[in-house]
Amino acid sequence: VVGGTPTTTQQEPWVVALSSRSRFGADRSGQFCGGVAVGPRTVVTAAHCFGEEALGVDDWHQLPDLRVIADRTDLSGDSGEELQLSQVWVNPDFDQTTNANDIAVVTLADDLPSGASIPLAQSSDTADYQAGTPAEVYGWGDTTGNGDYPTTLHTASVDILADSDCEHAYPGGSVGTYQPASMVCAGVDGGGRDACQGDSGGPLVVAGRLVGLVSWGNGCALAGYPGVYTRVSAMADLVAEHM
Ligand code: 4AZ
Repeated sequence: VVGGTPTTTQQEPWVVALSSRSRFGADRSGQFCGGVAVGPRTVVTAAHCFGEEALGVDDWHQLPDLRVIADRTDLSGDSGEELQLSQVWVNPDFDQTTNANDIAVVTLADDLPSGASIPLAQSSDTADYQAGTPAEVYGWGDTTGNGDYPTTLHTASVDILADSDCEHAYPGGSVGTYQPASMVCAGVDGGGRDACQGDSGGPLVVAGRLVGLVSWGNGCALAGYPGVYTRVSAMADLVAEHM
């Protein structure tokens, strides 16, 4: 998260980290993506976190130390719990060219610590998606855009932006194509606050509901290039089916 401040998972117990020390190193508990607890044994994250480009292997089963870490704000410590994954459903409609439908549902082998879950925004929660609505993004990703990864969870306040802002920024190109049906646009005028590399799969929250998952964008916190998030309300039925 660029332009944010450190926070604690005591306040946001539903923010979790995906980790593999063998692939990403032990320093920061092997964190490589964010995730969000949405049920006692269910975590949602980005589909692209399970892609070959992210994992370095073509199937997550080939990373035997893949874990979901809960209740650990400071990744340099050993608080909280590391849970094994029992099942991963990667949305088969995820499109690597446009980045549409960037969601995966992870089922854990054991229950998360109690209270660690947040409700999904529903399609009827239209106010959550109005341009100008304040939202918070959370993650352990790059804080500068230059590869500076923090050990503590960070959060920044951004605004939900009009779909037209992202359609204008991302009409179709090498980073992705903005598709309002499955994506949400968020950022701040002039840039400066945004999700960044390593935040993928983590939460965008409005009024205590999960409205988005960090998905993609052109760089981080650049003026004119908002962050693009998976539109959770469009996928709430799919998530329910797989939990
Ligand atoms: C990434 O590489 C990434 N500024 C995630 C979010 C954003 C950019 C890049 C949004 O995972």
